[in-house]
Amino acid sequence: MSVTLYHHPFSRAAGSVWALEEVGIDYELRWVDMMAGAQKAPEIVALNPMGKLPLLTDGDQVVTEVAAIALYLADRYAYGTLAPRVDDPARATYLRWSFFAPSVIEPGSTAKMYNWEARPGQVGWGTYETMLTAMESAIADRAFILGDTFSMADVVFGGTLRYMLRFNMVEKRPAFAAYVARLDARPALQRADARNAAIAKEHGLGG
Ligand SMILES: N[C@@H](CCC(=O)N[C@@H](CS)C(=O)NCC(=O)O)C(=O)O
Repeated sequence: MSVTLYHHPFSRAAGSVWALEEVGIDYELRWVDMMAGAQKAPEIVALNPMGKLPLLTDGDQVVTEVAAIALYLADRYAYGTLAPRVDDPARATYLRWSFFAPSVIEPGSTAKMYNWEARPGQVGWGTYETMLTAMESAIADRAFILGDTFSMADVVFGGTLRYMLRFNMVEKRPAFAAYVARLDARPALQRADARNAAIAKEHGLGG
């Protein structure tokens, strides 16, 4: 089986590199010139009808959606370590905050940035303030989502938060900054950042 990530360093695929580095398997990065629209090429759309990155293949299996890719890799290659087993009660918290990232934080921060008008009871992110309070509750009194144990939920939730802080899409609360500093200390994240930066440089892209 061989694992290939269709990648551009300025896309969410950069976060999938972190997930790959955490599980520690061999993988190939396939350059997709997203700025030139290469993600809409027929061979990519055949695998992902959205024509978007990231896209991961593992042998004949295709996985899209940055959160699904991370959870897939953890279940497949780091089950019981980066992914709590199905009979481990920690699996509840693990899934809860992993899903919170794409279903609440991503749309909620985008809504805030673009001043979208929405009824809090009708949209999944409720209000920006409640979203931030909920996020803080996930990490405020512990090192990682599961407590002292780092898991792939931190790659999903923490990776989203890290991105949102970098682009000023969420308020810089002290608990967020402290949590992201703990994530920044992960060797796998440092390797992923270096690999993404090297690929950007190789293709003449600024940081
Ligand atoms: N829901 C997808 C979002 C994927 C997405 O929007 N990717 C962007 C890059 S971060 C993309 O491919 N944009 C180029 C395009 O839509 O043509 C995920 O979570 O992976």
